[in-house]
Parts: sequence; structure tokens; C-alpha cells
Amino acid sequence: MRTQVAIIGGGPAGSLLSILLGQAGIESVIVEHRTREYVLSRIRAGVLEKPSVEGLDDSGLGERMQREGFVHRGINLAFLGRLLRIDFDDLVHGSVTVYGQTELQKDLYHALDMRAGTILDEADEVELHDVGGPSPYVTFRSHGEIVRLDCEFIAGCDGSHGISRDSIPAALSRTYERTYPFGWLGILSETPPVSGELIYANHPRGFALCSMRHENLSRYYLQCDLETNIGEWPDQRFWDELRLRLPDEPADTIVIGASIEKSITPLRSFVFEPMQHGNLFLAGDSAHVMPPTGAKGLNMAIADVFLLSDALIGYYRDGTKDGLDHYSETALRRVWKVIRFSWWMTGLMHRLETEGELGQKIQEAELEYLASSRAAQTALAENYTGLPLR
Ligand code: FAS
Ligand code: PHB
Repeated sequence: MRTQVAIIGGGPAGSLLSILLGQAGIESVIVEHRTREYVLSRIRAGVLEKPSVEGLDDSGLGERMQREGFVHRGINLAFLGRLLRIDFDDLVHGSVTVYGQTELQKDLYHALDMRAGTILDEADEVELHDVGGPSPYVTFRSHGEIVRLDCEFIAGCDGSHGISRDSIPAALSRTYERTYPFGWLGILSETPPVSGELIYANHPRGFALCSMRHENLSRYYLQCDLETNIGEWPDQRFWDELRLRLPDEPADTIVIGASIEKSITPLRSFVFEPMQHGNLFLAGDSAHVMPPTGAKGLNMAIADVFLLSDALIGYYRDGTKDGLDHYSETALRRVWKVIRFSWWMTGLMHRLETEGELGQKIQEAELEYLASSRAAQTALAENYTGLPLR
């Protein structure tokens, strides 16, 4: 087999990249480890930044998102029994769109199918070869046969557990990692959301988040210990604990119901540098992972892909290599700003046992400062609604 760009991983990053390249007449093949059903069933992110929404719209991929997504012009921070609304529209003329990653993934696969994009599912033993040389290629096992895919470039979009970054020599690469001593216990319930906007709650018992997917599908999270046994968290215990961490108004009005999904997500910050080597370019979780507190992981993947597709299109259309030569440094400038924001928001909203009661008081003081400072609220709004893509 031969193509121009081999894409490892058919998640949001890989599928969006293939579509954008296809729109510019550039051939690509996605090599995906899982089945299509598995990829399309994953429940993950829920919030799209304004730059992501505009980029998807401009690429003709936003029709269902505009129809079924919910534009939010603010979020609420809960602390000391009160709610503080951060007004995105007033502060930065910004917004976010609540639209589940699961739905976006369906839209991307639909767009690929419409363009007859090539997704090779259930690929095993994927290996990258000669990434530093002029003739990179990928091998993998498909339906029992070893397949070779020759290409000009490889895009490593294989997520946090992927193998692409392993093809960058250790002597030339560096990883930065912080694992948080807690996770998020999340549930989906077919109940109306407790609020029309997200509520991020700081509480001495731990962080809580009230989110949603649509008017009758709510998404809730509780900060939990990493050793948490999900079997010890029946629905009623979850609802009781959530109510304890929320101010009276939402706590007293929340509609509870049976969970249709329950899972624990660990939190970590991870950056792999550089995001390129030879003809290999990394995009999305294969190069960086951040706590979901700032709703950034999916949006960062989208930002990387718009940058990488611009660079590849510039190369194939105009013969310019500038975008490709500077891809990693350009992408990492935005990555680190977003890693910082996710780390800051995680530190502000979560119970940090190592910081004890003093830490709780300092968090409450910062939240009180936010309540009193338009400048501080503007900085939060600017980061949460999304830094410029380019
Ligand atoms: P993905 O991990 O989505 O996709 C990578 C793809 O590569 C997968 O389909 C995988 O099967 C495939 N792959 C892996 N190894 C391979 C190999 N060797 N060969 C071929 N294919 C291979 N972000 C938020 O913004 N908000 C959230 O609330 C949030 N919640 C999350 C919850 C969980 C449990 C997880 C894991 C992540 C969450 N994220 C969240 C982050 C998440 O949304 C990612 O940022 C997003 O999926 C990144 O997309 P990709 O980079 O495409 O990686
Ligand atoms: C979600 O709805 O899953 C969600 C929303 C905001 C976040 C994280 C997750 O910061």
C-alpha cells in the first residue's frame, strides 16, 4: 500500500486530520487499533472551545454540532456555599459549546465515509519505520496478514497509550509528567441537568462538577481517591455525596436517577517534546495529556491538527516547509499555556490533602479574589473559552 500521509490512530485527532488533508486533495490512510464500534462508543470530553467550534464550522464539520450542541456563555464556580458566575460574553465576548466527544467522533467518521476516507481498523502490531529518513513506512497486522504502508509523512495521533512517540530517539526527546493523587468518579444519568451551565465546585470534601450532554442527559463528576472501588459507589451514595459538595440551591433541586455509565478517570499532566522527528509529527494525546478540569484535552488535539494540516497543506500545495519545520515549537507554545491553565484550575478546585486546611483557606481566598476582580475573571474566561488556534 502507498499513501501521502499515514495516520496512526482514528480518534478525534487522526480522523479530523484525515478529513482536512482530504479537503486539500492530500491522500491519507488511518491505521486504527480498535474496532470502529469501540472508537464510536467512547464517552469522554464534553466541551468545545470557541476556536475549536469555529475551526470545525469553517471546515464544514459543524452542522450537527450547531444543531444539537448547547452554546454556553458562562460557567459557575461554587465555593463557601455560593455560586460565582463567570460571564464569558461580558468578559471576553466568548463562549463554549457543550457537545460530547462521542457525537463529534460520529460526525468525523461520517465525514470520512462521505469522502471515502480510508480507515484500517483492528490493526495490530503497528510499527513505524525510517521516520527520520526519506522513505518512512508503517507495518501492521491486519486480519492475520502483515501489511506495509509506504508514505511520505507519518502523523502520530494514537493517544496517551500510543506507540508513535517511541519512534523519536530518547536522546532527542524529553517527557514532563505529574500524576495527581486523585481521580474523577463520573456518571451519566438520563436526568435533566441541575443547571443550564456547568458548575465547578470547590469543597473541603472534594471537587465536584455538574455538566451535561443534552436536556435529558447529565454528566456529573466527584473527586475520588485513586484507590476508589467503583463497586462501593452505588448511585445513591454518589448523589448524596454530590449534594454535600454543592451549595443549597443546586443541591436541593438536583434530579437524581439511575446511572447509565460510571467510570473513574485518573488525572495527570504529561508533555512529550519534541512533537516531531524527521517525517513523524505528533498531534493530540500522543504528545500531551492534561487534567480534564479545564476541558482542554480534546480541544488541544483539535488545535494541533489544524496547525499540522496547515503545515502539510502548505508543503504539498506551495512546496514550503516552514510550517513543518516549526510545527513542534509552534504547537508546544500553545500546549504549555493550556497545560498551565489546566494545572491552575485543578489546583484551585480540588481538595489537596498535602496542602491541608491552610491549602483550603488559600483556595477560598483565591475564589473570593476572583469574585471581586474583573481582571481575574477575564483571565479565567480567556483561557477557558480558548486561546487563538493559530
Ligand atoms: P484518542 O486517545 O482519543 O485517540 C487515539 C486513537 O489511537 C484511539 O482510537 C486508539 O484506539 C488508537 N491507538 C492507540 N494506540 C494505537 C496503535 N498502537 N496503533 C493504532 N491505533 C492506536 N478531555 C476533555 O477535554 N474533557 C474531558 O472531560 C475528558 N475526559 C476524558 C476521559 C477519559 C477516560 C480519557 C481517556 C480522556 C478524556 N479527555 C477529556 C481527553 C480526551 O478527550 C482526549 O483529549 C482526546 O480523546 C484526544 O484525542 P486523540 O489525540 O485523538 O486521542
Ligand atoms: C464533561 O462534560 O464531560 C466535562 C465538562 C467540563 C470539563 C470536563 C468534563 O472540564
